[in-house]
Amino acid sequence: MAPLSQTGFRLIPAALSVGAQAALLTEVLARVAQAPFYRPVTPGGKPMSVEMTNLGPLGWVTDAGGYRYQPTHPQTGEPWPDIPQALLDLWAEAAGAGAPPDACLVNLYREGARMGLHQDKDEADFAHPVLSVSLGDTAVFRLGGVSRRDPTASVRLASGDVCVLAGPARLAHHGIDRVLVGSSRLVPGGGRINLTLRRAGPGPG
Ligand code: MD6
Ligand code: FE
Repeated sequence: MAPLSQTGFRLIPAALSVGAQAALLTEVLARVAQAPFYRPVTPGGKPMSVEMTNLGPLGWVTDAGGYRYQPTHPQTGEPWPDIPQALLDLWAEAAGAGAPPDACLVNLYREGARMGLHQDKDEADFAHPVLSVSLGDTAVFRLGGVSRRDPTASVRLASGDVCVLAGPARLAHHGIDRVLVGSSRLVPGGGRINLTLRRAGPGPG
C-alpha cells in the first residue's frame, strides 16, 4: 500500500494558525531557556545533525548508553520543563481521548540538519499514537512502512502542520530528508523546530 494512504497516518495541514504558531513557539523557547538544546550522540558515537531537548515528565535521549527516556536533561541534570497546555489540547483533539502525553521531544534543524529513516519504538506501549507539530522552515518528510524495505513516499511538512502516526502506521519508518532553508521566518536564527508528543511510559489508558 502507498505509505501516504496507509491507515493511521494523518496529516493535518495548517492545524495551527500563524498566530497560534508564534504563541506556541514563544512558550517552547521560554522552556528551552531552562533546558537548552544540545547535540545528542548516537549509541555508535556519531553526533546527530539535529539538536534536541525535551518537555514533560520524560524526555527521549541518546548517548553511548543507548536510546531511552529519562526524567532529566543530560547536561543540566534538571527535570525537563512542562509541556505547554496548547500542545496537550492539540493531542486531545487530534490524537484522541486516551492517556495524555508524558513526553515531548523538541528537535531543532539548523541549516543542513536531517534525520535518518527510523521507527519510534522506545515507548512502553505502541497503542498510543505519536503526534508531531512542525514550526518554521518546511521539511521534506519521508514515510515508509513497518519494514525498512517497504516503499516510501515523501510529503512536505510546513509550519503549523500536524501529523499523527497511529494504528498500523505507528511503527512505520520515517525521517526528514532535508529542510528548505529560508522557507519560513518564524524561528529566530532560522531553521525548523519539530515537537513530537508521545506517551512514553506505562500508565493510564
Ligand atoms: C521531524 N519527526 O519531523 C521528525 N516521529 O523532525 C519524527 O520523527 C516523527 O514526525 C513520529 C511521529 C511523527 C514524526
Ligand atoms: Fe520519529
